[in-house]
Amino acid sequence: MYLGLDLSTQQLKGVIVDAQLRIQSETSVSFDVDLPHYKTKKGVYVQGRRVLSPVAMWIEALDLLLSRMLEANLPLDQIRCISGAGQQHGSVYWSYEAETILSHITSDESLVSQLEPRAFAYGLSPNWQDSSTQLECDEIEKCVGGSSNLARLTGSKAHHRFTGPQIMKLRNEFEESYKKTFRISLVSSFLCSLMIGKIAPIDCADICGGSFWDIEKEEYIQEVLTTISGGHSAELRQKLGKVCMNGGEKLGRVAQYHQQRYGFSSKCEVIPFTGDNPATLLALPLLQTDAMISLGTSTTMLLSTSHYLPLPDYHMFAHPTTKGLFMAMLCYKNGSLARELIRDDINRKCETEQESWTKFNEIALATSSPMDNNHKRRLGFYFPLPEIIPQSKAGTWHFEISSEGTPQLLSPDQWNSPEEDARAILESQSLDIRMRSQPFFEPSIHDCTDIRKQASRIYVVGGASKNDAVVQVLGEVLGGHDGIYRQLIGFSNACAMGAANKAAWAALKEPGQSFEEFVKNQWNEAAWIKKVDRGYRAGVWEVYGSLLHSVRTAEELITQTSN
Ligand code: XUL
Repeated sequence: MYLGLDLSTQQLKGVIVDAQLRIQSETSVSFDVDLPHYKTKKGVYVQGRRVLSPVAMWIEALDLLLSRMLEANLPLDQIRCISGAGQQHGSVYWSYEAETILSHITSDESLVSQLEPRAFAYGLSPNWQDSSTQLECDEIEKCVGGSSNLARLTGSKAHHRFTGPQIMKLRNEFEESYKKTFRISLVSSFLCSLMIGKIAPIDCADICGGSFWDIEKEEYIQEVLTTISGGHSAELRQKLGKVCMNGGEKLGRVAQYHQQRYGFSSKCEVIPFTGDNPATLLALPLLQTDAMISLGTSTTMLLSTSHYLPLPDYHMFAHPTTKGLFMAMLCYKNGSLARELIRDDINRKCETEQESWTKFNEIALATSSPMDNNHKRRLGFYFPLPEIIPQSKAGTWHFEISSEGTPQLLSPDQWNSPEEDARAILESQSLDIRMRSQPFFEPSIHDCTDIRKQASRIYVVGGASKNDAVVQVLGEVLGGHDGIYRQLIGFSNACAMGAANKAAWAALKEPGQSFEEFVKNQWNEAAWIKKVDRGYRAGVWEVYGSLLHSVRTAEELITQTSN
């Protein structure tokens, strides 16, 4: 058996798979519900643009999760290898006492009572939804000659939530805490540390979400470390520690604490934990022409590619298991929540059941496709939270596109809310994905109506992958020669499942066997995925393609009004 853990924003999850990668169990702890004494809302504290989570809550959640697994008689003693994932970019600040405390943990007391507060220099972890670090981002981009240069080196321009700007902010605001920090973990390596009882290295994929790692050279960028640390780069380098470049490396056996308390075998190995998105990539045997879209609280699109094509438009990360491959990613804050707000407006107006999608879907699918309404396109952008791409403040924008393709901003009385919103949100969310991911499909083709410029297969995972209207509009806009497929098993736990697959690969692979080959051999297509949409529709896809330049211009207008 192989265990994958996932420390996400609202939950801690554990998935066990067997040697054929079949899911044996799925267990979870929900922070707001199960640990209400931390008083988080959706797992975080929001203080204006600052968004943080209490580290102690995560530690307590780990004991709770493992005790639930034990109570459910799951075969923890048969687990041969453990990996895991964490929400990306979040950082945890260990104190100088941390290593000693970790090495003396006893199974008589809970983890949290032994670690908190002495093992930490700062008790909170900045969350990926934080948008408070514009000044820090500007300085980091400046020190390497601008956003395109930073993207070229690190795979991403500077982003508010990235670990580098967040560490810099902490140093500026809480100098004492920074000084008292012995090591900085990412959420992934933090959880891994709790499993092995010593501070674990950051892995090769998750390190790419910090603005300080040169992806191609595989080393820290001196200028960025100097900027973040206020001139003390060597000290910061030591705090971040060595990066583990081998995703299957055995870091050590599971800590005695877990052996004694939960019955893990003394032979159970722990390998590097990675970011939640890189781990999600490992839930499926993704080919280079495929795409995976995760439709959760946030929306992400993931691609596995051998082309390193960094642009400020999206992110590139080193692949968590396979050298020579990269993960390209789009990450939107406004996924389900934005759709739910429109659904609620529609249900209120139509006096239908509150959480039902029936009316929303009916309206979204009844509204004309671009085939019949080509001359008068209208677009709507909905960001209840400040958005990452395009970088924008919170708000709603409606546009009408002229026959020349120029978007004109509409006032609220020129838009029919909420009826027009249902299709508009599905279209704009899909159009942005298409616009930004285009460089990866047949990079030599520039015509966005050329049908070679689309994915072959699109996999959808996450809660909204069950929604027919969401999936159909994705198919209409993004195409997909081979159609859209929904993962049937573990579809809301793709990330923990990917981590469990990684653990199985590390333990079972033949010498030199890549992760991709390993998963392909175990893959049971008929049982594990289902075709849910035909994807490419001749004519429709091309018309949406001709709208992309108007989407780009509309987003530029939104960004300008946001700065
Ligand atoms: C990725 C990102 C989010 C978090 C969610 O860059 O910020 O997807 O990883 O947990």
